[in-house]
Amino acid sequence: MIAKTTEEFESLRKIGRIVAEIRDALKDATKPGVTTKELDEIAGRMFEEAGAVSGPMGEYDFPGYTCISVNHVVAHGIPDNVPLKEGDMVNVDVSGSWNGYFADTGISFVIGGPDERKQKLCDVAKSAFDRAMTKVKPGGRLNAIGKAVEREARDNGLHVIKNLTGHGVGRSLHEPPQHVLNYYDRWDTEIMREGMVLAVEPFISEKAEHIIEGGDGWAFITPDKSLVAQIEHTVIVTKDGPVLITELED
Ligand code: M1C
Ligand code: CO
Ligand code: CO
Repeated sequence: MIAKTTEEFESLRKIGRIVAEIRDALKDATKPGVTTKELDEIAGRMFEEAGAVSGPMGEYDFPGYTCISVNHVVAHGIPDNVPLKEGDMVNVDVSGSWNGYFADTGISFVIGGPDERKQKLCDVAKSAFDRAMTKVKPGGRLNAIGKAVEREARDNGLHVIKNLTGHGVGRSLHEPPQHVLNYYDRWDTEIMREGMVLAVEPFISEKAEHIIEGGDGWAFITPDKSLVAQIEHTVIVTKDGPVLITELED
């Protein structure tokens, strides 16, 4: 959507804060022995308390309030009863709506003690996101985002997943612009507009550049089991710079 009015900005901020708080609560509750189903139940309670609706469930009949993807499952992981363990890489992706306004956010992290290889993937997902944000301005080309993400991956000896993308968001979970690529496409001529609402979600990979379907009808996995980290925020393009409505001020 293109957000214009104060009411639109306020409603987007409200759902942005709701999904951000759920994301952080799930991250904080992630410990060895906890199942992703138990984490998802926390999300279900928090959506309910906030008077908000899960995006995956409300829009797609996904079997969970959130997508929780572990290790070589890259995205759209279905919450299940398998206990998490030390060293697992987890991605929590929380999206939802409040009063007809949508926001989408996600984070990858590693459980427990330091694992340099996995931690680096998570760190580069964050630095790729931050680098992309320096390119967000009205009148700029949307493909500058993918260019920045791809460069940050390459500068760190890593790769991007080319068939997973960000998207427009706001009045629905997925709306135009249909794709915010994580690599540079010179033929993508889309221009960022004042008030445009985007979900930017770089997927940084240690090896694979494409995902395949995992076989349960939802999950996306890497064909070679290589690991991938994602960071996602919902961003409003403004002349004063990107406004991250899914980032909580501390
Ligand atoms: C596959 C690109 C990755 N919140 C999810 C998304 C897409 N995720 O938009 O970030 C969608 C969840 C719907 C099941
Ligand atoms: Co998402
Ligand atoms: Co998204």
